[in-house]
Amino acid sequence: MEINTHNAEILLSAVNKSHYPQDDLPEIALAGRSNVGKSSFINTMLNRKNLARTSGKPGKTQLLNFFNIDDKMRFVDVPGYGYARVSKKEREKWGRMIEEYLTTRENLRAVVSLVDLRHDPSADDVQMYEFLKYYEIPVIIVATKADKIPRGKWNKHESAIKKKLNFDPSDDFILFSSVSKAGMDQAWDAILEKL
Ligand SMILES: Nc1nc2c(ncn2[C@@H]2O[C@H](COP(=O)(O)OP(=O)(O)O)[C@@H](O)[C@H]2O)c(=O)[nH]1
Ligand SMILES: [Mg+2]
Repeated sequence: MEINTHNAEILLSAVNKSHYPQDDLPEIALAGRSNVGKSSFINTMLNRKNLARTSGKPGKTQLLNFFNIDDKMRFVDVPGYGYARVSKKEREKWGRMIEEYLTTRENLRAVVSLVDLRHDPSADDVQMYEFLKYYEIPVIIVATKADKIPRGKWNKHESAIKKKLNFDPSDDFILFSSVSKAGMDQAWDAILEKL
């Protein structure tokens, strides 16, 4: 598929099914802990500075944000998990919203699950991966902030993440940096292959 990735815009924000776009364009959802670099990933992939706001206030975006890409596909930005200052009630609401989207959305082709290359995956990261595997949703693991780790240590960090996640080698694993744009072409290849 030929996609003009420069032709992108925020389409709508949704809390539940009734707000989702009503067509059959393929969707790639993006999930990850607050501050992992999700908004930066979207901006980098779409060659934009500030389409998805890189917020100084993690956890503020509590909606599913749908981005139209060239009328051919969508990114769906799932609000970041693991933000401590959110109440239990808010977390439950968040959980139901994500679960409804991930388990019922027929447009969904794959989830880009972002983890920080510098650290071992959190319990939430592991839980998200297990959830996606359980529902047999194709996963692309994107390890962010690779520019903050010397190249000579990339392998070591990649192995540690894979081990902690109990990574399935049939999934994609991509080292990524929104600063250097490392991994961008690979990420597009992996995404387009899932559409
Ligand atoms: N060095 C570096 N910083 C990054 C990278 N991606 C995101 N950041 C920074 O990490 C912080 C959180 O990024 P953001 O995209 O808002 O994370 P989100 O909460 O997951 O959407 C910001 O200060 C970004 O500039 C990256 O690849 N490399
Ligand atoms: Mg964000």
